[in-house]
Amino acid sequence: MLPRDFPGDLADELRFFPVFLDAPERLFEELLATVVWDTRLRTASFGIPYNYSGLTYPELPFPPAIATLAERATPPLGFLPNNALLNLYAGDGGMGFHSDSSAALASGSGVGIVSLGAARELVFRRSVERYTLVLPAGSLLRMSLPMQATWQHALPAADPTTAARISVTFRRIVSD
Ligand SMILES: O=C(O)CCC(=O)C(=O)O
Repeated sequence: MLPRDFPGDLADELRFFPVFLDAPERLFEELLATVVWDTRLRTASFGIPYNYSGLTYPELPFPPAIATLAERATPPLGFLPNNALLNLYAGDGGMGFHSDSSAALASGSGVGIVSLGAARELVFRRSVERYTLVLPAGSLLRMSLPMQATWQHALPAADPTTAARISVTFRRIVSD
């Protein structure tokens, strides 16, 4: 369920599953223990690379835990992910307002975000409007591609004492 203050033209572009995973702690611990993080932005990329923020990644197979998660997320997302970009956030880490580039993404697909660890806020903005969605551990959010032209989103920094969070973002990249 999305917050009630979300306008219809934003809500129509989102699908939110607050309880997508029943045991998100297990996956969080496994990823924390096994993923080798790129130290530039505390990211890790699997599958066909989605190169952004001036960073390029090598193509790597999905580790088994990510492959299982991608398979499970396919029906609610409505597309089969071939890229997983993971972000690791400390409490005071975040991501500023931006919209995702859709140029390399399959038409009709979207961006999926699976959240693990500490719950954090995702803020959508369009001009002066702001709407906040809390992403709890185990939730799945799907953002459409068309909304990226109108809306930006950000993950504001939180209190430094906030525990770590991992997001697994899924995309379907179209290869040339
Ligand atoms: O980590 C998150 O939940 C946000 C990720 C994000 O904004 C993005 O991938 O564009």
